Amino acid sequence: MADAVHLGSGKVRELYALDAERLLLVASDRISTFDVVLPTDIPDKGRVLTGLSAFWFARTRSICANHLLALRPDGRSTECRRLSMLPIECVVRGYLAGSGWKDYRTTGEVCGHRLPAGMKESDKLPAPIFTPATKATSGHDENITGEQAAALVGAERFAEAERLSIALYQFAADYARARGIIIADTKFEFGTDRDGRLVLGDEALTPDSSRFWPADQYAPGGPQPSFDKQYVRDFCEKTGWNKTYPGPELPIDVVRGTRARYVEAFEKLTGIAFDRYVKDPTVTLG
Ligand code: PZK
Repeated sequence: MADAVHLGSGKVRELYALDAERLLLVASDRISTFDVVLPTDIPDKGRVLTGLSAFWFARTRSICANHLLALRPDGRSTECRRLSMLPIECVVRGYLAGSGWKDYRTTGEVCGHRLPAGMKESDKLPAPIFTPATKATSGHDENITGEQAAALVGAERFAEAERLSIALYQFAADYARARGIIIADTKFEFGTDRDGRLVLGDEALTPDSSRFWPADQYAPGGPQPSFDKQYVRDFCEKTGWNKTYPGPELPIDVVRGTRARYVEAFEKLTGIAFDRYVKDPTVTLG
């Protein structure tokens, strides 16, 4: 890291330049809820997300090229190819939740997709839909229609990003469902390489970029418990916190329970013991 130049900070991640072609993406143990980063870390959260992302990158290479070059021995740092990022978030929804549910309830549509009447919150959609969003520089991403997204990136790029996003989601959602986890929706970020080819970047198919639900508790007709953050949310609700900065410190039992849920998601999805990953992160690439 001695000669890595800090490029930017996300809520829970840091981005560095290694050289002209390579970046270093570092996932911290910070956790956010209700859009606020909490003062208490969840040990190993950054490793779980980095390992899961690497696992999916390795298994989806036949669907789409990705930016992963190497995992660092710390298990939380990814060396990746520098891309020119598209100015849209590529969201795929398989279930009706979050802003998709809100938009459906008021308009019967999500990002221009007309959906069947009478759907309930958290219902499975007839087929996954591509619901792009703008990258808000401040505040929340805003859902846009396919036409608006195509105007931002070009019609051909848009069509390719849509096709690849749906294929990646379908692969991962089927894989996860067979292991007890519903991936309700997910967000991809694509860029283009020097040759103009579309490449998957960022983190992919992690609980921070997706909604993970425990399949054995799935009950449409209301919001679903979060696979990873439910203990944190329950604790925050019961403190009476007003969901603005600063958030509350988490008690040790909430920290331990939440860490266990992240590790459980990693082990269920990858079939790899988390201890093995910590000793050698490259086990996810096999
Ligand atoms: C890139 N971000 C998001 C911001 C973070 C992450 N392969 C790439 N090439 C060029 N740019 C990016 C990537 C990736 N991934 C990602 N912004 C630019 C971001 C702040 C902190 F950790």
